[in-house]
Amino acid sequence: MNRRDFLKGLVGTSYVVLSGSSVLAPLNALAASGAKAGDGWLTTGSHFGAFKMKRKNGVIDQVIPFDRDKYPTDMINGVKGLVYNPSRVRYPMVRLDFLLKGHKSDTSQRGDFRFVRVTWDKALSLFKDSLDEVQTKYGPSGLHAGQTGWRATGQLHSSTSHMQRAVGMHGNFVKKVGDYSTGAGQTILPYILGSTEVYAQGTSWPLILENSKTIILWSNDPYKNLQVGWNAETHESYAYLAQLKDKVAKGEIRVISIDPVVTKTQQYLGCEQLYVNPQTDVALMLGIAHEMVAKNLHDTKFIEGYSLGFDRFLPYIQGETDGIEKTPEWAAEITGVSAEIIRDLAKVMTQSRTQMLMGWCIQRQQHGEQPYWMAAVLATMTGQIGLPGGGISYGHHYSSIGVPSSGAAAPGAFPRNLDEDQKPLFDSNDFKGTSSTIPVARWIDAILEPGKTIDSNGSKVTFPDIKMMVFSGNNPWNHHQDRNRMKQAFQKLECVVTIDMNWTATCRFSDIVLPACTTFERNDIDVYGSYANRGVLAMQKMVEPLYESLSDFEIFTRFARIMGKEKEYTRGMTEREWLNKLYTDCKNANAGKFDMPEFDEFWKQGYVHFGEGKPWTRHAAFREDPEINPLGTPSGLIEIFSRKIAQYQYDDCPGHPTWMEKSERSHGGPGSDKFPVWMQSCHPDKRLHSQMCESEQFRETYTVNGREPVYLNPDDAKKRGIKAGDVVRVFNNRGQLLAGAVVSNNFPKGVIRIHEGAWYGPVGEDGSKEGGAEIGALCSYGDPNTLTQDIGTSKLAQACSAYTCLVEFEKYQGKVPSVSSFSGPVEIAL
Ligand SMILES: Nc1nc2c(c(=O)[nH]1)N[C@H]1C(S)=C(S)[C@@H](COP(=O)(O)OP(=O)(O)OC[C@H]3O[C@@H](n4cnc5c(=O)[nH]c(N)nc54)[C@H](O)[C@@H]3O)O[C@H]1N2
Ligand SMILES: Nc1nc2c(c(=O)[nH]1)N[C@H]1C(S)=C(S)[C@@H](COP(=O)(O)OP(=O)(O)OC[C@H]3O[C@@H](n4cnc5c(=O)[nH]c(N)nc54)[C@H](O)[C@@H]3O)O[C@H]1N2
Ligand SMILES: [Mo]
Repeated sequence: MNRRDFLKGLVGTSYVVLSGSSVLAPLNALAASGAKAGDGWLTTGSHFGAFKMKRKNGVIDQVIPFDRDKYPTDMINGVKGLVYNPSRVRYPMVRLDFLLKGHKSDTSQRGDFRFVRVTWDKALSLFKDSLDEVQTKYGPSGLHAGQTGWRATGQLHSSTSHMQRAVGMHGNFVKKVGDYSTGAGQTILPYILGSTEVYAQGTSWPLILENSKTIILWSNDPYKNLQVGWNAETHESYAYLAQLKDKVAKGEIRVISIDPVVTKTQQYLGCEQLYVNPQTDVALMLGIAHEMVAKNLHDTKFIEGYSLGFDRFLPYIQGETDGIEKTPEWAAEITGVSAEIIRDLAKVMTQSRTQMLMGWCIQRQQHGEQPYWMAAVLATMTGQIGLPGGGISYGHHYSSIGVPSSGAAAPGAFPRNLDEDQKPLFDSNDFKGTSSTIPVARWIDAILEPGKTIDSNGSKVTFPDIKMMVFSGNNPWNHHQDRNRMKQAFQKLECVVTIDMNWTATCRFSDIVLPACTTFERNDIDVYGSYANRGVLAMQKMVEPLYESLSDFEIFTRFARIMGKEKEYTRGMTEREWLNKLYTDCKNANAGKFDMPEFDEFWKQGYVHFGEGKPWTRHAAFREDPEINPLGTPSGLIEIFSRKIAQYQYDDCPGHPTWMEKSERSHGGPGSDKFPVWMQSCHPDKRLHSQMCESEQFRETYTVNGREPVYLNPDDAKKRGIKAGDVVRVFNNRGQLLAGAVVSNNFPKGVIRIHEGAWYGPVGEDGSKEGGAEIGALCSYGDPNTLTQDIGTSKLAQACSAYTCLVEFEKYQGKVPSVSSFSGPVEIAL
């Protein structure tokens, strides 16, 4: 559908498109609308770091790191732009045709970005009416409000909790299991190592630095990824990375980064880089295992005492089960790593204290369960699991894992669920024979194919018929795969509600958009140091909420009021009283162990410090006595063969780790004849997903020609006549986008990178924002999820497989359209 057809759809309705200037107020006007409170330095925190802010004339003036953050990231330079930016949602708005026709609206217009301003009362009552309609017509299976994401730090205003508690007071809804980060890993590892591992505290860095002789960074870029943390981050891991760099230089620790690209960490540490063909790590690991067995390097005593099923796995390595011996030569052919290097790795890993540090990216691909399982098998074969500086970790690149925890109790959060005695307005649990919980990344499948039954982790899931979605604190039009498929699915929805502070692509594809204020426009508390849990931080309000934005607490308190449930919702407490309660509960839990002042004193001080923690070795108790301290697996041992998984009889996840070809793979794999290039959509160096992309001046520090960078190998670029700075069109059968070329030797032939989180900015053939609703529209800024594949990893985890993705690219020849991502909607006055 083009712009003309849209306009045709509006015949009989009189409307005016408001001029850009009223939508785009200048920065000083933005600031002035928030100018109320007094000036001075205040303390607050974010995923990017804890910091101090100076307020001058009621406006945020300066941002400097928190005293206890010795390794701040340059992303704090973008923080001011999170508050003052042209993408802010200024007032509640409703999609034009939804305002006119409600649940009978023309949903093919969804995404044309035409919105009408309404009052808070109007927006909230439309929201409530929609929930009424869906619960009445379809029951709880018609509503999905279960998606989560990287909502801002702060335990009180935790936006997803507010939305889910309030919507839950109205009625039940579909929820999700798992997450996009570690979906495959957290599903397979409980079968293998007895816990999800990915979010567990890991062996402490001091012990690794003291004992490891070899560290393998496998699909892992901690120097980049530790910049952000789940809580108010203080970046203590970087002190250990600095020590590691020193030891690498002195030759005391050998670090090998196994990755198709040269990572930021590899460059920082000055360590070895081992190129591997994308998505082929399982073959590499099998080749190493084969060599260990062939040379009798593996620790048979450890395997016997601590694991189960090696005898079922060995015939696979030796080719007795499928006729293919997994020799280093076999692996070399698939992986692009020479047989000699594979043999060397087998020797190094078994003959020196070796710590494997797995990143998460490798499991966000088809069969993503397998590399995690096979890595656990390799670690078992080295016999080093449970030794300080040996064995395997699945988390040292995340949120200060590996920094010894203080051991203190952390403050609790605003409740996400209903209190025990509370009942929803629509008190039904009838999901009409469909599942009330679905794997997190399968919601678009559900919308497109309601009633379909799929396998999932040993059970069956039947997709509910979803008619309405509510999003808060997450940005699915960033995090989910395959935009054009999402457009098809969204046309089937009757109503979409989003609560955000910015006009994200999710808001663009919604019907009701409610403006939340940023975390810097309200008071809150959180832990600082993430996994280090180093202390509690007062997150002091910097400025009053801009425009008509409200805190998530206030939005849903008002919503609860409409339901007649305000007091039930807030438990009769104000923001201040809640903060006091969360803090004082924490103080009481720590009584006798950690000294904490009274709340008022804490608030004045800005933080309370818990102190250092004790170093710790993961899996050490199990190693010491596997009978007294068994793993949480069915056998209590490491399961190299899992009888439980074998019993599921999944063709894409058999009973032991297995190399399986991918549906799309570069370097000679399936699909590479047509689309020869592997696109990786790794986590951004200068953002947290889509957050911070709105920060204008900061964005300009890395964009190319106003677009998201696409990193290209020099030969690949030359072959296509592309120079640094050119606008490039990247495409496949699923979609197309524009991005700005960065030519770099860090990227091998046949591999390109576009960081996830680049704001989706579709435009029509005429370059218009309205035309962006069309299926197949060009993304003007460079969102890689325009191109990624929306398939489950396997029948086991059904997780996100964004990295099984092939593309082609060319120099863009057409007229380059303006970027449509950041300027907010086309505002219509009726
Ligand atoms: N291709 C590809 N896709 C991926 C990945 C990948 O590697 N490649 N990675 C996946 C992973 S691991 C993850 S974790 C997801 C991330 O996906 P998300 O967590 O959905 O991504 P964010 O961009 O952090 O979205 C958070 C949203 O919450 C909003 N928000 C922040 N604070 C508040 C608040 O206080 N109140 C309200 N109401 N809203 C707030 C922000 O403005 C933002 O729009 O992406 C996944 N998608
Ligand atoms: N700065 C910043 N830090 C972040 C985030 C952010 O958005 N920004 N997000 C946070 C979140 S939510 C998460 S889930 C984590 C993500 O953590 P990860 O998923 O581990 O991070 P990535 O940087 O996407 O990928 C790590 C490395 O894997 C490599 N890789 C990809 N595919 C393959 C493969 O097939 N084989 C091998 N050997 N290597 C491969 C990539 O080249 C990359 O160098 O990061 C967290 N940290
Ligand atoms: Mo994540």
